[in-house]
Amino acid sequence: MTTSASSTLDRSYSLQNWQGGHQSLKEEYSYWIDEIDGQIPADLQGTLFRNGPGMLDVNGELLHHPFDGDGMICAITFDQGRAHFRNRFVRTEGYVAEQAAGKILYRGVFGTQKPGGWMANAFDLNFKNIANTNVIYWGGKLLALWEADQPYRLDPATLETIGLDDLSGLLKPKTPFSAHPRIVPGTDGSRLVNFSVQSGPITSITVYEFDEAGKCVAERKHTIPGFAFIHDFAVTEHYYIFFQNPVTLNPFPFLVGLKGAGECLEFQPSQPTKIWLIPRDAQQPVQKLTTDACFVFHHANSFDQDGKVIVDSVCYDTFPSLDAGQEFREIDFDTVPSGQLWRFTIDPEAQTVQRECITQHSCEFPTLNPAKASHPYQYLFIGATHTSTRNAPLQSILKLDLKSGDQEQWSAAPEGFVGEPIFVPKAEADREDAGWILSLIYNAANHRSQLLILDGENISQGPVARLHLTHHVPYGLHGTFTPH
Ligand code: 3ON
Ligand code: FE
Repeated sequence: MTTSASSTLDRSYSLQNWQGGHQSLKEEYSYWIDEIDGQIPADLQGTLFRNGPGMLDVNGELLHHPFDGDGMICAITFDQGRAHFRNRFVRTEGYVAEQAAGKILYRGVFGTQKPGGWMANAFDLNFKNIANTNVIYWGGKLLALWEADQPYRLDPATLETIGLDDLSGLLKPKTPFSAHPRIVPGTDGSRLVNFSVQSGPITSITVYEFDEAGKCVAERKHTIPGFAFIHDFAVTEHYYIFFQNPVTLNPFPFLVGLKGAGECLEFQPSQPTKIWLIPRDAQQPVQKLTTDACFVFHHANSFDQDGKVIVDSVCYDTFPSLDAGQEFREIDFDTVPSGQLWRFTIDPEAQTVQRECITQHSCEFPTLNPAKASHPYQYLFIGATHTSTRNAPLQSILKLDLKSGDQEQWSAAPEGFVGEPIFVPKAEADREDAGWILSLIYNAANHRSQLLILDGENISQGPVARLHLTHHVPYGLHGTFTPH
């Protein structure tokens, strides 16, 4: 394992440096990146699309939580050794209205309130589709995703907003569509698999499979008892897998204007986490299994093996939330739960679930070679804290060898903060780790961001190229790479 000299610091970062990445980026840019250290690999051809909250305030009024920020897409296009940067806000109905009004007009799911105190917010159950969580190019459409509503379609060349997209009539207005579709490679082409969750006293889950042309070729609906907050799912050859975290929703503070809906989730440590196995073959019955209480946002990968179902997921001991009235920019990382990578081995026959911690290192945003999605795999890349023993912002990338247990790390500490890594396979290479790892990092030293390109076969040697943007980009959520 490789660590940099700064591992000797008590803390690998300063809160003030970290806070810089939570400032809005109000400008929209389009330029060729001309400050580059190292060399862009010749076989890297395509566009990295990335989404995330770009607006952390409306005309100076701070949002309560970054997940409430309006979606802003960054597109970095690699073309014959050169790279072009472009960023644009998704022109959602809410973004356009709030920018025109110059003030907050909508309540956010994570606690942003309209000005005027609880009375101005009570019984306003209208939410703003902020299209801020992921962006994917599929079936000829570029879609910005936010799990509680329909996607917004964008022009892939200009990032201009075309409008809400109902996927050829599939989604009724206001239908949720998850921000975590999975691409399942197959011998007769890939499938994009995604889901909708409509939660309430009974929660309904609908799964959709799309062929490469974007046509919906399978749809399966299933209801589960109780409330559910399901951000991501997993897919294997035979199953869709949903983790129903043990949370309940106490809607009262939301209804009366005191809190956002997402702040009304209550973790139930004495209840198990339920794992729903929904067979992709609609003739087969759904199974429910249980495991110890934990909270999962993201699954890394999953596959069927010898009659068992393996699921690797980032687990928290409890639902990570802020205390009432707490300012997220002042967060004390030592007091918030951290995510660790766990492997769940599910035996549908014996109805058992075993879980094993793969690494104690605090981590988020897993990625892998897309050819290995839904298949047995060896290498996982993930954003991680600089040191393994203490919760902190993500400042490094970890490469985990799931066969040998080896770990390799590259760290941007103390002044760098990493975003989600994205794996782009190298041309004509079949080793599983032969890929370029792309990650947008925020560098507090000059309040600017950089796109890093690491060699997946040797990440600890540091980036093969560092592309310096002329400005910062606020911390983002998810993205995808689209080859040309
Ligand atoms: O009753 C439901 C409750 C609820 C919470 C109704 C609902 C569907 C409206 C709802 C909404 C959920 C939404 C909109 C969730 C959005 C989540 C989001 C934008 C992001 C989640 C990110 C998760 C993680 C783990 C991010 C980690 C980031 C870092 C470690 C670094 O910055
Ligand atoms: Fe996510």
